[in-house]
Amino acid sequence: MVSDGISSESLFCFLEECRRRDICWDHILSSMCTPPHQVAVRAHNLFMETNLGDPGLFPGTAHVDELLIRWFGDLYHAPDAGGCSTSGGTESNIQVLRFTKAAKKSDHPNIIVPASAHFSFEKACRMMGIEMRVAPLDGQYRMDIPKTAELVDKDTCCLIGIAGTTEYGMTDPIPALGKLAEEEDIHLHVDAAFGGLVLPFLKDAPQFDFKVSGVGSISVDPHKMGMSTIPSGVLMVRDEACFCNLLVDTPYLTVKQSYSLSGTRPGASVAGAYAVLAHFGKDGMEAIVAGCMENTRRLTEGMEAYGVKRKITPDVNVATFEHTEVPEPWAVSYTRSGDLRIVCMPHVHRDVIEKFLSEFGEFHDR
Ligand code: 0PR
Repeated sequence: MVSDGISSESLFCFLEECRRRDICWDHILSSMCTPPHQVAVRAHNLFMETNLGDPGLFPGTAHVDELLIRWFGDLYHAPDAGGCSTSGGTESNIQVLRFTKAAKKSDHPNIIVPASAHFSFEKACRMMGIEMRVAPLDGQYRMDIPKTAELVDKDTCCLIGIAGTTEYGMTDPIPALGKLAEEEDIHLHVDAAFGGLVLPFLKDAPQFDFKVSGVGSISVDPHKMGMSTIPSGVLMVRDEACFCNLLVDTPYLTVKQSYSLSGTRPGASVAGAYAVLAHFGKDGMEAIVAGCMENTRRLTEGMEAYGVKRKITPDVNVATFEHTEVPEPWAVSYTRSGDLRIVCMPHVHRDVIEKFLSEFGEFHDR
């Protein structure tokens, strides 16, 4: 430990050097994040020191937070829905399990997730002593509903469906899950961390929002397809009363009760998220998503021209192929079954796809 401070000049020399070691976005094809849009950065900087953990000190920031929730309520066809900003999909999923477990009052609570579920559910279940039951997928990588129904019992506190799975970009049959949830009187949570800012802007996309009867909550992450600054998640609930189970007293704050998981919470990324969505509007988002989907199609076509087969035609901009290696320095990822996975985020422009395809072609033919 050095006890002397260092000059800001040498400090920033060092920090810039560290930052240069990070992989450049031009080659990142594996991420569900993307560099934030300039309006997100500007809004983030404007709200840099705000703390939504003590909203009475920041009524202006709290208003922006409220506008963000209203934006999603409107997008998801439930203008009266409640909601809460979070640090992302993991925190949103934890919050849902917290309130559904509390409502169930079972000694041995369980939840049912599809085999495609994000690992955040495993974290949450381990943390809270909840049994995680895993429903198999059908041949299209979607949750098998009859098999899901067989896993339900009196201790099931939550059913989970995914809108835009992390690995294959598929959407579970949410209307059928909603029906099951209603029949069994169980909360249905839709994890739309990724797809929640893709599916609403596509024609003929599978249904997943509050228009579907039985859907109790939806999580969506502006720090993914919302082009906002990290960390930015939103948890929407059809009935705000869901959060009542989570309330704790916060006597010395400007608000006397709180249901969020984090205490001190950034207003900056909330403002960043709102700024992007307000700036683009639904039409602007539709154009961005259309570009990402077009690039996904082009990539798939290009890979298939080299004889690399797609695994599935996805509902969102996540392309998967049978296992194959790719040349350096491209950063791709592989699913747990070993399939190549590429996420066509907004920074993965058409010229990036063409460059990748051409370098992949040379590498593949060697
Ligand atoms: N639910 C779904 C469907 C997700 O895809 C993710 C994250 C989460 C929940 C959790 O969200 P947070 O990570 O915001 O808590 N999906 C990506 C993944 O784990 C996140 C990611 C982003 C990974 C960028 C890598 C990366 O470079 O694969």
